Order: sequence, then structure tokens, then C-alpha cells
Amino acid sequence: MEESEKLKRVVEARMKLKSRFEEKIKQTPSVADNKPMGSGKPNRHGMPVIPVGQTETKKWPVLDLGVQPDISLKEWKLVVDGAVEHPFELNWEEFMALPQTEDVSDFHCVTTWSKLNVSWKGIRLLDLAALAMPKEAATHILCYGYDDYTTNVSLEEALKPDVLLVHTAQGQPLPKEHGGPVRMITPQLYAWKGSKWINRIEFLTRNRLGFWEERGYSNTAYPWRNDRYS
Ligand SMILES: Nc1nc2c(c(=O)[nH]1)N[C@H]1C(S)=C(S)[C@@H](COP(=O)(O)O)O[C@H]1N2
Ligand SMILES: [Mo]
Repeated sequence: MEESEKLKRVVEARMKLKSRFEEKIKQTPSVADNKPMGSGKPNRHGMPVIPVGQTETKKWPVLDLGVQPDISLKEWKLVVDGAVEHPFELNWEEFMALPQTEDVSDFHCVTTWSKLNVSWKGIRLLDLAALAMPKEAATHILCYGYDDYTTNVSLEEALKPDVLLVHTAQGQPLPKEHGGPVRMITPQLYAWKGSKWINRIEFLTRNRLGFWEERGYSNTAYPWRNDRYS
């Protein structure tokens, strides 16, 4: 597809998706809960800045399954498929040519540390979804990492404007140990919902559990509900 054609399609489809999911997004716990658990001033989406049971860290710990895949930009690719009208595959150049978003958000790990105000640059999951256009029946995504990690996210969470596939953190290329070249981030859910070394996003018409979700972590992962384990 031609680049200008692609961008035009993204802009139109983004609007459609926004209105399709607007109400559902407003009703998600990390936006709608009127008695959220946590402490401190309201954060960017109205929740107390430190979720219940979390402690702020200035460091950035590394959590993985014991493998940190070494993916060169040349071999890196992203597959977007499943319950979508237009499945596609992007290489690095094509990915970087998509509309870029910069954002600052917080990172809450289920092991009780929170890292606040991380600046990110990347592509909105919303924009990737706009390019693929989820079918009416689509409800979730399952994200796959190059390390065979998987994690599932509902569309009303995944299509929030702060959910990004990031290639840059704090102004530097995302380090390999944190999921570089590209990882997903989910600031309104525990951080395990963001796959490092992301390689594939499959749209689903029914929920399917990911790696940790199958091993007792919460399906939903709401930090302000202390929703860690199922
Ligand atoms: N591909 C992949 N993504 C992953 C993981 C993983 O092991 N593999 N760990 C998850 C967990 S449990 C957390 S807390 C965060 C940790 O990200 P960090 O190592 O950058 O702090 O990544 C999540 N994404
Ligand atoms: Mo984690």
C-alpha cells in the first residue's frame, strides 16, 4: 500500500474506532472507579498516582522469562492479524513511517514497584488497529513476544490513547533488556500486559489467556483494584 493512502486510512479508521469504543473505555475501572485504591494526587487518568500495594522506584528493574532475544532492526517485524479486515506485516522502516506519538506515563509492576513519569515514543496500538480494522466481533488482542511470551488485553483497554508500541524510552532507543527494539506499554494495567520484544498482535473474537494469565495472574490486571492474581 502507498504511504499516503495508508495514513489516510489510519486517520479515518481511528475516528471510527474511537467512537466505537469511547463508551466502553470510559467505563473501564482505571477511568471510572469512584473509590479507587491507592494514594497521592490524581494521575493523568484520574487515579491516585500510587496504586494500592505499590512503592515508587527510581530504578527500572528487568523482568523476563530468562531469555532476552537479540532482534536486529533488519530482522524485526510486526504481524497484525486475526479478526481484522486488513491483516498486515510491517518491517522496521514501515513501522517507523507510521504516525509517531510521544507520551509520559507510569509503569506499575505486579511485583509492587512503580516507575513514574517515563517518557516514551512510539506508535499507538489504536493506530495499528485503525490500519487493520478489527471486525465487529473482535473483543481482545493476544500479543506475542519473540521470547514466546504471550499476554491478552481487552480492546477497551488496548485502544486507550496511552497504550503504545514504544521504540524509545527517556529519549534513548529502548534497551534490549526492556524489550527493544519494540515493546508494548499499558499504563492503566499492570505492566505484564505489555509484551516486550513484540512480534505479533492477534485480534480475537473471544478472550484467550496469555502466559502469566494461564499461570494464575489476573485476566484483567487493574492496579487500583489490587487485581493481581485470579
Ligand atoms: N516478551 C515479554 N514481555 C514481558 C515479559 C516477558 O517475560 N517477556 N515480562 C512482563 C513482566 S512480568 C513485566 S513486570 C514487564 C517488565 O518490564 P521491564 O523488564 O522492562 O521492567 O514486562 C512484561 N512483558
Ligand atoms: Mo511482572
